[in-house]
Amino acid sequence: MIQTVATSPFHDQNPGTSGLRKKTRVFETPHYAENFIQSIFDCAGDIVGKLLVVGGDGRYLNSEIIQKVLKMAAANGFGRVTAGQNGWLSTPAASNLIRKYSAHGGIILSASHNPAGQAGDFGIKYNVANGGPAPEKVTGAIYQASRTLTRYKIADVADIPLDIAGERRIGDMVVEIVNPVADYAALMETLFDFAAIRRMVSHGFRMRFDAMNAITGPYAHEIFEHRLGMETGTVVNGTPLPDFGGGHPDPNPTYAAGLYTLMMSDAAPDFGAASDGDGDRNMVIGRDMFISPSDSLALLAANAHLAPGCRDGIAGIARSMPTSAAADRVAARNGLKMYETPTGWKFFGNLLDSGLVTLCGEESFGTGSGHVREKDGLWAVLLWLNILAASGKTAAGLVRNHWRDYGRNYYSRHDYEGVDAGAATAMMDDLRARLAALPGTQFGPLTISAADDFAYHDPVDQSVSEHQGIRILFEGGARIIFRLSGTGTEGATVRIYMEHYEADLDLHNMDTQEALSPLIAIADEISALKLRLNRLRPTVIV
Ligand code: VG1
Ligand code: CO
Repeated sequence: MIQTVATSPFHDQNPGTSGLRKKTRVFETPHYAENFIQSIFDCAGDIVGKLLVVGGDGRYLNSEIIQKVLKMAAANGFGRVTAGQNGWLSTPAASNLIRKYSAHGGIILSASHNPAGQAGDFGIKYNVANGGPAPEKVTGAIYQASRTLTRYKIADVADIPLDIAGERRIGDMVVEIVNPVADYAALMETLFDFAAIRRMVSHGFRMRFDAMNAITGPYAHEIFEHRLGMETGTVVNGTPLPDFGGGHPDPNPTYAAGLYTLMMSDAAPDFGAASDGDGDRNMVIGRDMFISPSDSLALLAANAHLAPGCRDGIAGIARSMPTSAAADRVAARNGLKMYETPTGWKFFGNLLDSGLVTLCGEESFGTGSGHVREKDGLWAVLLWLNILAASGKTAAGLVRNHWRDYGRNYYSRHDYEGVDAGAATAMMDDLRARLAALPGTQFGPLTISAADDFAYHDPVDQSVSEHQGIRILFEGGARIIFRLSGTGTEGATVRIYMEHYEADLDLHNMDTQEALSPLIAIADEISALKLRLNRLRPTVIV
């Protein structure tokens, strides 16, 4: 029954910020997915008899690749696989299953916010026993293994029906198909005051949640509509579609434009939220108040004690380097430890595992805590709902109070998507070469105080990750960051992050782009990005 199939290596199976992402048609190349899955198993340590979790965001190819994972897991000696019914598991739900059932690891099939379908993207992520994304030393080993792979092992059996819950077998290995929502929803009930949120709902509180035709639909229907009693129709685009309805499930004002427009209109409900393709990220919006993810992290950190799961307070906060320093102010005032990591959730794992931090966040709409080892979109929405219920304030009111108490970190990210990769790399290289000469340079009232290529020294395992983004820091705390995305599949995406701190309450109501316009101009002047990238304006402004 077990076949050993001869194969030859592919040379592009290098996982990026979050797993291996390629065009769907690349994953349809014969042996392509099998090679990568075998490389994972070859680097996963002693897997014989162990439990593996598998599921994905429901995109095109999800079920086909799950069948391959099941058959290859059996052939490689796993004792048991837990898979989500229909092949569905959100990324945080997969992380929860790995932790709850002490799995050896998990395979999550997703390219997150990248468009799905035959013409879109597909991805494979590997998570380790703590439930979190494989750290760089593991992804590096997987890449090395993939470069010399000559065979993979697969069981020659019929497909396992994924739509029926219950146990099956492939040879000695048990396959258990589970409800993808149940364990996750149960965990959420332990972390938040569902009764208080239900009371708020019964007093007329209304929300719109946009699942963007991706994986969070089933979770959101169950949690918001069934368990919290919100009206039917609260969740829109709530059925996962193989092509995500042709959309781009990136929860930001550009790609969740319908929700954004509603929340800025007179018809807005009290609160709006959206998730990305695999459910690990979130956008939250108040009535007439877009909430920047960096502000959301800071506000959640300042108010987390209102939720039962954080009743005893939080140990510390970690944020990715490009995320604004709004959370640093909360940490400083409350005597909490604060860590600055490279972009990507894998860098938070050690900090969470060793109890150094409780809350983590990224400017890209990712927030999470120690309850799993992934960022968690619905968790963040529920924490917001819990804080709204416990405080009795509106979302906009909470944000304004936060700015009054801590000052406002004006913050924006400009993305130039799908630009020429050579031009983007050359721009970054040139900037890097000029870093040493930048300190002291003046631009009007702004003076550069420091400039570097961010390197992270992990305080737990002492590993060093270099070239994690170019930082240009100004006296007074303003910053400009340049980074290349590690999740795209076409050309390059340049991300430019700008931040400026404003303590003056009278200046808290400016338009973000206007408040940042001096920094936006400096970013262009320093890098000549528009000329070099041959673009007049960013693809996405957040
Ligand atoms: C982007 C975000 C990063 C996030 C990553 C994966 O990476 O910037 O913050 O962790 O996506 O998120 P990059 O390298 O393109 O900037 V997800 O939701 O796509 O798993
Ligand atoms: Co995601």
